[in-house]
Amino acid sequence: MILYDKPECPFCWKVRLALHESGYAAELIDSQDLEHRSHWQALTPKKTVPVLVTDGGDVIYESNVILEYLAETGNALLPATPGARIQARLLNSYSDTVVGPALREIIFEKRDRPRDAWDMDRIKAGELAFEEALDYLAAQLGQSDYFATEYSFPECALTARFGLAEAYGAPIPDRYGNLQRWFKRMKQRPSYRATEPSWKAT
Ligand SMILES: N[C@@H](CCC(=O)N[C@@H](CS)C(=O)NCC(=O)O)C(=O)O
Repeated sequence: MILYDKPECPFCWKVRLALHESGYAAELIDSQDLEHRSHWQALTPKKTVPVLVTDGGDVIYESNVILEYLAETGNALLPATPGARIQARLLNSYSDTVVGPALREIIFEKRDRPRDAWDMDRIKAGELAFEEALDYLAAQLGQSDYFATEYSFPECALTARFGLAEAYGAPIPDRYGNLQRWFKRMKQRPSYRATEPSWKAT
């Protein structure tokens, strides 16, 4: 399989984790290399990465559709029971639509401007929104090892988000002990070391 990738993209990192946890090997191609750009952009009407080209030649360009494909064809990533599957999908969506936009305010501001030009109000708003999301996620996790009975979509999605948050100076605050312990366990998995970006930009 081939994955058109961007190391610091949270959707790509989620997919890299999902591939690794499913036991798939994929050739990673950096989508930002000019020599590859027109090729992968021709594969997707959205012009976004990740884009996965399967062994059978199928092209999948939405990270969540890629995750569904990996769950269907492998034997990891979704729990056994319908209720837990719903929880896995809902929290994956929550990561994309709530956690992601909160962190974007912090990460884009810090990544795109020199430190002395940072808009601290924007960063603070991002931090507050991130913490609101953490309140919800801490309640969802409780004292469980995983968000939905076993390693599944939210582990991939939130590991990537928390990894980016930490790299950009927004680690999980100490009052979220259960989330901190969960993230520590995720970082100890071989998939984390195998997929973590090299943080060129930070
Ligand atoms: N809903 C899409 C979002 C993907 C997305 O927004 N990717 C961004 C990078 S994080 C992108 O490809 N931007 C265009 C580019 O980098 O050329 C998915 O889940 O795959």
